[in-house]
Amino acid sequence: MSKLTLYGYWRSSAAYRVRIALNLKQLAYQQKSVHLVKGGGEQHSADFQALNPSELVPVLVDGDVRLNQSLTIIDYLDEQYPNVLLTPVDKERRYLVKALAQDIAVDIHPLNNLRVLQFLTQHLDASDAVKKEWYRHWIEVGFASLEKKLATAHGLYCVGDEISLVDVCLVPQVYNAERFEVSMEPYPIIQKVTRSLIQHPAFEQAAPENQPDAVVST
Ligand SMILES: N[C@@H](CCC(=O)N[C@@H](CS)C(=O)NCC(=O)O)C(=O)O
Repeated sequence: MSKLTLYGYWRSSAAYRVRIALNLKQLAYQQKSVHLVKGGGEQHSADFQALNPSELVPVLVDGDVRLNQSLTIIDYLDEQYPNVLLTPVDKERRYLVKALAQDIAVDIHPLNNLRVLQFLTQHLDASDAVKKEWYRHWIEVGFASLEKKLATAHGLYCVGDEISLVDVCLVPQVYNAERFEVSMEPYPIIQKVTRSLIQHPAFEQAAPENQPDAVVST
């Protein structure tokens, strides 16, 4: 059995990032599914809270090491398994990659996380339409500035011609945007880069619909 275990959920974009990173590095791992919706969400169970009191996936276990936070997990994987580096060694590129990845993972994604959407509908009486508007708004704000930054940064991929942490964050975010019917028309560079990336086997194998716990009809 693999010593790497990923606690995640097929539709979790943060877990999707880690799956892509593990696949790019060709690391074998086992997956433990934490259903984020069933019965109010298994992330709130005592068993999962013991793993991560934040009640959020992903969590990666590597022998004695247990980590949450997808960007930190990927940082750890880069240090521990440097066969493929997702954060470039070159200083200038490294900080550009980190900043762009955070534009997605820190500035866009948390506003649209499940618990935020649940708070809007369950505690602030937001309708489904309002929830969707909220969701789309924050993706549109984030993608508009990202598109401008990629205009100078991109090559085949987000930063030049090598796959980096930015690409690992972008594809799950675009998956979410499309799920919530955000028009991708204003973002031709994001679209073009994403189209190339999703054909890469590491990205394809990490796609939500290809996970063992995927429920394709929901
Ligand atoms: N910053 C964290 C975000 C983790 C996160 O938001 N996970 C979501 C799924 S993408 C989750 O577990 N949500 C459960 C909930 O909102 O109750 C990371 O990058 O790992």
